[in-house]
Amino acid sequence: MERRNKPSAIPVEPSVPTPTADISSDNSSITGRLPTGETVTILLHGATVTSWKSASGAEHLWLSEKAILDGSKPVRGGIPLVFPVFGPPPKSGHPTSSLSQHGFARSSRWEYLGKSTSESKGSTGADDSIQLDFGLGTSEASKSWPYQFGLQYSVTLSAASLRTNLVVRNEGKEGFDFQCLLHTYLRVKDISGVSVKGLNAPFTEKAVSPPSTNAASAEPITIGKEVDRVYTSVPKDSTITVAEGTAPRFEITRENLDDVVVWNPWIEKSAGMGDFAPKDGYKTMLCVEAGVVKDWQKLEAGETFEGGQIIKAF
Ligand code: TA6
Repeated sequence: MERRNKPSAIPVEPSVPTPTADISSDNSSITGRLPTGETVTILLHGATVTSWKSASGAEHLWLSEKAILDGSKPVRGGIPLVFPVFGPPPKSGHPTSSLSQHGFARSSRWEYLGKSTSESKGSTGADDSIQLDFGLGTSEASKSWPYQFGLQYSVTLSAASLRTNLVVRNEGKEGFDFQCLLHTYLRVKDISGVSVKGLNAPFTEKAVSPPSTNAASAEPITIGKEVDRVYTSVPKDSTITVAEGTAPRFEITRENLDDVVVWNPWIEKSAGMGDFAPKDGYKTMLCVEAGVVKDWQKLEAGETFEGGQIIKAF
């Protein structure tokens, strides 16, 4: 017999798919994933982004096939983090003199601080981004740098872009100088078809000896040999476009990072790096690295510096 006044079924809202963040089984990396399929993976060693893929699984970053991912060496590829010094530190008499090239941030184990999604930021509908936060305080690797500091690194994955943002805090009682840079290895199909625009600034070419200083060069620039250029005071509002043929492949905008390094090791330097593989990998990569490296950034006690990049992939 049919029961009278039977309550109607409570409508179940179709669950709106949300972004996820998964820690690897060996606790070494975090992978963020959007409902539409894009992914980003960050190794806790160095908070190094090691992979950024499109919804169809196409990899946007170059990672050496011999990249050492066990924490014993900085990662060759992805987006290593350079702090507190860019390049080889001053030989002596500088607080960074005892550090290794590019500083300790990329050689330290960072802490995963958690995730936030666009929904938790009040957006409506399915989430279209996920932000993963990482932190580093004074550590074993930084003990020879005589300052109290805190770093917070945020990696935000959206459908067509990746944002990486660094906050530097001076937690000590005295000021310190630092440099920082996002050492991004972009993956390209064939370097011979790549051109770069938006670097309308003077640059130092370190691939020649002695390094040469140059006025802004005609654009677009193409890469047909080793380049190791430090562009300084690149116009803040300029978008750096990396094109393949006539089509844009990446667009990079910067926040508070006025200098840009462009590096391709080419044949000889690739051959000389033990963790660079395949040896002709220089044909499928180009480093475009936003940072503050021309001078030293001064951070007084209690002050904070923030800088970042947004890379749009096509
Ligand atoms: O960003 C360019 C650069 O400074 C080059 O001079 C080259 O040394 C590259 O970084 C890689 O440095 P690494 O210490 O990772 O081998």
